[in-house]
Amino acid sequence: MSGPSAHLERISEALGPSGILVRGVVNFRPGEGPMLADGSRALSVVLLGNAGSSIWPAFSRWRETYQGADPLDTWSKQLIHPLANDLGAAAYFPSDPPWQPFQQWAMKAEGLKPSPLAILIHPRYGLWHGYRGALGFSFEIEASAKAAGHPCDSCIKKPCLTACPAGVVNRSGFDVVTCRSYLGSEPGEKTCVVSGCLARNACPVGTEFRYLPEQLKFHMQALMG
Ligand code: B12
Repeated sequence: MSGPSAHLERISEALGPSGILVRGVVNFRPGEGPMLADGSRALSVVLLGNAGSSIWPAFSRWRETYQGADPLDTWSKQLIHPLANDLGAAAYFPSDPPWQPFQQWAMKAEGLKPSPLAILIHPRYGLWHGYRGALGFSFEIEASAKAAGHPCDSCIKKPCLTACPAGVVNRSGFDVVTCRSYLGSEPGEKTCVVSGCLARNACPVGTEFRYLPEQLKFHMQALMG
């Protein structure tokens, strides 16, 4: 098989063992995509990420031999950079400045919308997903099917709005400063830090994709900085 869709197959094959999935494709009008290595603008971006704990087995095995900083970003780069080189693509990473608009890309590529927690909710995976990187190409790639619907629209009780013990989630957004200060307090250390964000845990969508306990703890510690 050749052509742009063969690239999606090659990406899926190469990253399959790591649990990093092709999450979707965004096509851009000329001049509107992110920068490629030659200074021109990408015409497409393939978003890569995890659904639930898909990456956790491979990442935790790798981590047993890595003692350095930013393990998840380092692991992702070790997998995605060589693939980008093979494919002649640019690689982008969510935590690398200047921040690329990963959430806007995900809204376009996957049809996702923000939850009251500010992070995007997926109709199947709920709040249990994230992005590990993206590949930029100088040509268009056939866009994949988008997830339909916005689960928060039909969620009557909205337990995410009342579950936070520090009251940092409300309809106008998410108060990061108060969240971090609660995480550093004694009650925060005994609850959210060990068992994950209580507001995220309260969401009734995609509960079967909920992160593993170790993964929850890892992300909460990263959030504490
Ligand atoms: C800075 C940052 C943080 C900061 C500040 C977050 C904040 N709320 O202000 C801190 C460190 C606190 C943080 C925390 C978390 N983050 Co964060 N964060 C980022 C980062 C690196 C940049 C965000 C940014 O400012 N982008 C600005 C521009 C460049 O991007 P953008 O796509 O245009 O993003 C904006 C739009 O989406 C816009 N927006 C939001 N809603 C809507 C709606 C509409 C209609 C439109 C048009 C735009 C819009 O707001 C975004 C922020 O300004 C992104 C990665 C990335 N590169 O995007 C992750 C990212 C957003 N974070 C993510 C996550 C998962 C978290 C945590 C849950 C992690 C944890 N350890 O628990 C927490 C929870 C935060 C929360 N509830 O908001 C995920 C979200 C995945 C998802 N499902 O959406 C991302 C994409 C990282 C990833 N690797 O996947 N984060």
